[in-house]
Amino acid sequence: SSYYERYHSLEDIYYWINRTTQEHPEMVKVVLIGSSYEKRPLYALKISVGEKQDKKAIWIDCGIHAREWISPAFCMWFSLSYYNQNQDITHILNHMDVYVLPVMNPDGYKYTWTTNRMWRKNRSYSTDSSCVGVDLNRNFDANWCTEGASDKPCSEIYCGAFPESEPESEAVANFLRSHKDSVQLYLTIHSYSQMLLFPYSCTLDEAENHNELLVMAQEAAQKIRRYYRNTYKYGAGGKTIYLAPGGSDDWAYNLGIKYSFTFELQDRGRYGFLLPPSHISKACNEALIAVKTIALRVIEKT
Ligand code: 0X9
Ligand code: ZN
Repeated sequence: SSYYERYHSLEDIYYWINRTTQEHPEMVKVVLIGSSYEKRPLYALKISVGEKQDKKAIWIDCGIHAREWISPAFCMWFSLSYYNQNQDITHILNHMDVYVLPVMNPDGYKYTWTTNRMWRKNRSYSTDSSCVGVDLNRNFDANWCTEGASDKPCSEIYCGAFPESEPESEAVANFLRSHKDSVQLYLTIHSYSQMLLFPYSCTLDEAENHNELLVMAQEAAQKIRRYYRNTYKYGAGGKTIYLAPGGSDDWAYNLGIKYSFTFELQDRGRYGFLLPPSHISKACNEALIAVKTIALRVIEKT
């Protein structure tokens, strides 16, 4: 199997980030957006071609939840496909820069490799509890800590002490705030359950451009079905899975990034978070076609 058809340790991913920028210096730059609770760097790749300076952009983050190993694998797969350009990708890159954050929760990811494969949250300690970790996807400022999140530090969906209390979510929020005029499409990659979700998850209310998002997600799911014979559900998060406030997708949407999606990759529960490496290529390729479909539509609209 190739390098991209295996899961990689955090150290390997840092090494890969470094090597990628060295091998494609004209196209890939590294951006340090902040650091984790345990002071690990949060590196994003900026993939950009051509002379044009102030292009619109796509943001994609992976590995918010530590145990969802297919997610960082997807960010790496995706970046590979971008510097080995095909036709669609060339078209996308001619119009948009792409920021890729391969591991938003490096402390948690590390912990799943060393200590507890099923860890979800980050690794921050609170003073008033012996439990560790905040669910970074409940820590953003979107109906923060209402129904669907917990204020109990021992919960898997603990929302943290206040919105953006965690350095990882704060770093992403700061980056997007300072790039909100260029970033047109926000994508965040999770697993598992095979879904393409869009706002809102923090309320049952419909987003202002609900129908537009629905049509885009539907088209992406149809491509996956047609080319990969696999089924993805799609819809607003709150009605498709559950209410879950404080998520990055809803927060980015409310910031003004009107195309905002959470992808839940393979599978539908047979292996769950323990998706075997032999499934990486199909899981990533089908998600990639969905990303391309959505990105091409965003370019047409903007
Ligand atoms: O609950 C979550 O954070 C995500 N599912 S997961 O199994 N990967 O944990 C879904 C996130 C959907 N979006 C928001 N809740 N904002
Ligand atoms: Zn997740």
